[in-house]
Amino acid sequence: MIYNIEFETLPREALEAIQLRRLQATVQRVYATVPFYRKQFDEAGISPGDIRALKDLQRLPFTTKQDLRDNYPFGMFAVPMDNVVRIHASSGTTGKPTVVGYTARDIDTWSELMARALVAGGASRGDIIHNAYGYGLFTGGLGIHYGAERLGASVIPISGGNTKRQILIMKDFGPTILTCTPSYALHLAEVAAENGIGFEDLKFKSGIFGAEPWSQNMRDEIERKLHLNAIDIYGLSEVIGPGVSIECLEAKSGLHIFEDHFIPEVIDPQTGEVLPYGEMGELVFTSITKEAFPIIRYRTRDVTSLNADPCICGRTHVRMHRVTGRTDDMLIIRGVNVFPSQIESVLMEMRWVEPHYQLVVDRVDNLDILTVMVEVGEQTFSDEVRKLQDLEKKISKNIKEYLGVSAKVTLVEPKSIPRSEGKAQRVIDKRKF
Ligand code: DLL
Repeated sequence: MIYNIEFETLPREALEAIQLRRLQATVQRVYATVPFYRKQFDEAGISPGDIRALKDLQRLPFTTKQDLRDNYPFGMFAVPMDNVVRIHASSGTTGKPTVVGYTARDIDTWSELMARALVAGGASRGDIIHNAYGYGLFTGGLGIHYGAERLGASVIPISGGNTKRQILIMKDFGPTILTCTPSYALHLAEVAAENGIGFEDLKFKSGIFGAEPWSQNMRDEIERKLHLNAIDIYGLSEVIGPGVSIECLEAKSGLHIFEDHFIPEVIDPQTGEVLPYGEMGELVFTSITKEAFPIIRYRTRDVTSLNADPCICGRTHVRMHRVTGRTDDMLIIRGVNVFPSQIESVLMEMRWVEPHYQLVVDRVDNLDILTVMVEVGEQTFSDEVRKLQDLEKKISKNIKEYLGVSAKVTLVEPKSIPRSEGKAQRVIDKRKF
């Protein structure tokens, strides 16, 4: 099903005509209202009138997270505070949060995009949506909430946490769509099982999971444990929040980017050069309809590629490959680039291993040491020591084989890796740079 058939299936030419018109208007507006952009454009020797074709976008300078920090909190807003009706922020791991604002029309746009996303993931008016993304400054909770209401579905604004109560509500209210991070979905399944409830007895059809990277193998695991279609949703506060792109239920292969609102590019993170479709690089977004917080060529740090092949669902918007990691959480272990999601992939292919893991990186005698801590099931953990050692060796061998990096594998007791209600912390880097 498609929520907005007119815009989601626009022929390329018509879509690009809309993009160009909207891009030109956005560039004019930010130049006139945001001192940061005026300075950036002036320094690059480019004026809004120079944007005559879509490819002229490439002449505009990039915007980075540091630029947002330098303009903390409201310096990048393009409208007076009188017109801002909502503020969100993303905490990040270091430094000041990134602050974003929305006008009433921005909230309206976002709700429409989230309604589109929910429908792409298998939801319709008749559904009950159990929304376990956190409500608050994080965009997950309220973003999904407004989309669900726009769609006309019933939303349970449960937010994150109090997992036992969530299970009770799932059992009693019979929700049909689950929305939360993929790591929390697995935690929910675990707590349900502890309380004698199997997901096969619940009514879920789809789960719409995102806000953190997860692998295809993790999807298989979630679908097996939760008995639902696990759909990948992507977004970031700086661009709007959740609802920048989503997989369709029909193909589950790449996330359609709502291109009538955002223009994606993939660049070489070292040189900044725009890469052709199909090549992996850093994702960059320009918003073309936002009022309060428009953003030009924002470097997301997320690693992906774009795919313009036609999709069986009928949507014409390009698809991005699932995000494999971030340029800034890529680990460099003795010179080898490794993303946590690649290790996850190897782990999830092994029998006996649970989808709960953490990577610890340390430097001993100037040498990087990667330790992979991964849980095994109750049964396996009580097996003989030799069996466990064999399993550790096997995992270590596979990691070496697939990723070319040596890792020490430590199997740990069930439930000993901390569970998260939001984004999971996969990496502990103890190295000092
Ligand atoms: O995480 C928005 C969101 C909420 C998306 C709910 C999906 C569902 P931020 O807190 O600003 O916004 O974090 C954005 O999270 O740059 C990615 O690195 C990561 N991320 C988000 N979705 C995915 C995904 C929300 N599906 C940052 N796969 C982004 C991989 C994701 N990474």
